[in-house]
Amino acid sequence: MIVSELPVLYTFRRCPYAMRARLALRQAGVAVQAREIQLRAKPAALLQASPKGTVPVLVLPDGQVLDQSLDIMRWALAQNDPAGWLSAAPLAEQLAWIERSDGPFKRLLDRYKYPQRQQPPDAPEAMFAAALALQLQPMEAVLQRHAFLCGPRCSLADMALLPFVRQFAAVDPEAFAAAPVPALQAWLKGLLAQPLFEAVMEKLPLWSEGAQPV
Ligand SMILES: N[C@@H](CCC(=O)N[C@@H](CS)C(=O)NCC(=O)O)C(=O)O
Repeated sequence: MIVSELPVLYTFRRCPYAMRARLALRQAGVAVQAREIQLRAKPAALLQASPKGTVPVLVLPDGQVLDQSLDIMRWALAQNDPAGWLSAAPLAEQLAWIERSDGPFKRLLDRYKYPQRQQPPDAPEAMFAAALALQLQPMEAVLQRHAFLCGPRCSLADMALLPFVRQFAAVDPEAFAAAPVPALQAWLKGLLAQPLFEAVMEKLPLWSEGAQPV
């Protein structure tokens, strides 16, 4: 068997954090050995690399482990950033969007997606309205002014938020389509239509220990 010297990416197709990591890796042209896992049966090799047990996890050939999606994105784009996602806008401005998305917006998204998990259950309409005020309307306001979140060019922030906005929109597509956020709807549609997005959603066979490298 040929042992690959490629970085190993533990991933889960539908995980928005893993999607954003795959987007940056693919954009950078960094080849990886992708290992599709199941969250309910995490392989020992993943837990050995990163005991916290979340995906994505990138293990570099020198043994270095990156187990935060944003770190993987930044590492990948530091290797190669052909469209200048990192330099499209000041990094602090980009990171502020990502922080709000990963923090308060993600918490609302989870409550909107799984209303029964709260006691008493959340009202989806209330979660939708809260997310609109917190994240979707602020995104709409800047997207009315320019094509991407931080200016005229696509940035790390756009690609980091994309999988989460996509997930939000997919909970109730009719409600999202009816929301007063036309620029955001166009932004989402445009980014999802890119071949890059389609490429990172490719279905992989489930990886298991002892499986041949993909
Ligand atoms: N902060 C982490 C969060 C990653 C994360 O929470 N991923 C989810 C899947 S979408 C996960 O692996 N959860 C563990 C589990 O469900 O057991 C990152 O940015 O990479």
